[in-house]
Amino acid sequence: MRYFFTLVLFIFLFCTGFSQHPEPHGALPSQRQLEWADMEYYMFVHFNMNTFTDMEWGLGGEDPSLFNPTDLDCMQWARLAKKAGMKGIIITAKHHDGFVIWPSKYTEHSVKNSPWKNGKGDVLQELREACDHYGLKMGIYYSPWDRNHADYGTEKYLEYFHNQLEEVLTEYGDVFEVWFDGANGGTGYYGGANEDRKVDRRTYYNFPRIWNHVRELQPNAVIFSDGGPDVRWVGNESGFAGKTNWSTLNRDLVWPGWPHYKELQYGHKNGTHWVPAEVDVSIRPGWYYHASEDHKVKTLPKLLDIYYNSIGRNASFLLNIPVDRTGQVHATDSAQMMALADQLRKDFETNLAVDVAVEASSYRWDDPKYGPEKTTDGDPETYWATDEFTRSGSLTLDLGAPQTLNRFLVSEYIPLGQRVEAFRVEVLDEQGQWEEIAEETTIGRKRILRFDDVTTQKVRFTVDSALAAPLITSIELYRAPKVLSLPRITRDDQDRVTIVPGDEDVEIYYTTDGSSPDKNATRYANPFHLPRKTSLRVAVLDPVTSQWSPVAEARLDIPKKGWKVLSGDRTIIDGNPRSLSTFKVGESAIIDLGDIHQLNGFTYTPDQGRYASGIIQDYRFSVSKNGKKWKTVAQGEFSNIKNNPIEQVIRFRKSKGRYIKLEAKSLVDNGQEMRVAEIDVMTVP
Ligand code: FUL
Repeated sequence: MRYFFTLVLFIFLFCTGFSQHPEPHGALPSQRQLEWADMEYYMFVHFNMNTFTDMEWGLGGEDPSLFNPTDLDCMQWARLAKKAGMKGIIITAKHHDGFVIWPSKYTEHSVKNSPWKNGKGDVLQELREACDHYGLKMGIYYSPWDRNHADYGTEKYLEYFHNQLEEVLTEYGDVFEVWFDGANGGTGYYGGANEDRKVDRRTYYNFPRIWNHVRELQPNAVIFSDGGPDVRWVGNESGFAGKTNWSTLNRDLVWPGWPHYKELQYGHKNGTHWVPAEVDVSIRPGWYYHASEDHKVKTLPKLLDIYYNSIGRNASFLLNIPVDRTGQVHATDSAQMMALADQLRKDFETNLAVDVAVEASSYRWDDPKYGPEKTTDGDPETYWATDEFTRSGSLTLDLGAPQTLNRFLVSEYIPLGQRVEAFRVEVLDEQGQWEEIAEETTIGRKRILRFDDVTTQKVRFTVDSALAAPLITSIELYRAPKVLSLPRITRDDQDRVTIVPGDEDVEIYYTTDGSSPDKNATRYANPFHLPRKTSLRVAVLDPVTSQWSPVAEARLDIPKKGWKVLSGDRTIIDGNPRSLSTFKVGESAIIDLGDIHQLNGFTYTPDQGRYASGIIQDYRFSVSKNGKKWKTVAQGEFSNIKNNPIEQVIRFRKSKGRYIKLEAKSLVDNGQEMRVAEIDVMTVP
């Protein structure tokens, strides 16, 4: 009997904990997902009809003759992408307005009816050649929502959808990602061909059938949508994944337009499927090229934040570079792409943990195959593992001599699932005490922590809890050079300018004549009054290293001190987007500017809070000379404001007025009360 029990116990242990190899845990990545994950960083290009109409969401009735790049050069896009370290390019083959940039045989709303190359052009073909030339992969963005197609909303449109998929996925070689945009924000006011057709995004498209079709045509491509099936949206367009970021998701709960989209930042612990997050973000405020945003291209500190908050948080990074009307990437954007690439090279130049001595609290059955040094051997296929029953443990790295570091990189071996749910990093101080520098949650494919310089000889990494035995494939340590942050500039309703630097012990310099500040510029000490229309340019200097921050620019229009807010309160002009005014149903924001001005634009900043509400979808903007007789000077939709709730800039034909009025014709998600963070005007000249 005793022998029998021993045997049973032995078999049990063998099948569970004593098995030689760690068992997979939970949902696992497919081969195509693993290959996609290794790409990490790739380019989005929004280039289509909107480029030529200066819009973000075209209405669908645009004339194909408007599409006419003067000097399209996909080789230039690909050359820049390659140089920037990107591994592929995803192109907007069809956006919401329905215009297609390949000569589809299923529609007349295409490049074939444009003057570009006498209708003989094909952007997809040119991009294919450029990608092949530079060894990049190519991806296709295709908007299910179509404001042009007459049959949108019926079965017939779905046939069209499948036919076009067949074209783009069979005629242009291998595609690495098919990007299905979940947006469908039409409200029916502005005359798109089919605006009155509301569809249920959850059921109308029959996505499972679409996914099967994509699989047949491009079995290696990952499919992106709000909830996968292969890659999920990260729930925002601002450029970050959650600090806690599971690659697993209860995928069947999620559909395009799913209201709990903030959960997409975090994924679902123990989720049913492997659906990692992709951070999609534009290098400019909008997704399409607008000359008016040439001065708003994201600068190095912001791009670095996005890198660390995406790739550094177990997500991929899809950076949109809007191509302009010539058909090329604008010089400012390419300069910033290169600035990021150069900085990343410096940040990760020397891994201080290569082949250093590492000790583990324990490792799998003392088998050297799973020993601690597997985390510093540079081989992504080897890893440190604890035994099946041990879900915590630590690794101590001895750097041989004190080193200064400020980056900690750690990776799990994800082919066997994501496991770690809490970890810590400590360094040994001069007194021989362990000092904690980070306490975090998930890791996944890659987690990079940034912290202030610390000098130490020993670094201890501890997994405090995990869903199964932790499998750690790599630990890396770096000392990245310091990059100064962009200072923040605000002007309040008393015309007082405040500049807040992002770093300590720096000097702030500014100009108001359009030149770039240097040491001869005015030095900022305290908030100051600037009651005039001007461009304020600010830069920050670190006096110790003589390093300058990039230049921050605020284009300030007419002074606001004399303004009276007649409906709403002064928070809507105080320059602080965190303070809000709420308006009852039917109420508008009305401001008396004190004098008559030649107006030609306005800006509206919606609620910037985490749980933002009252965001205007469709607006009407009117001006008046006497506050009684109003003239509507602009009305329309704030395209894409739900997913990307940034300051909206609306231009209109110049019009004289002393009073302005902003009305909501509809609110996002059928909200009831309109909320306004800021309103400002633009004047001529
Ligand atoms: C959104 C769209 O509505 C935007 O226009 C853009 O294409 C972005 C990538 O996705 O949902």
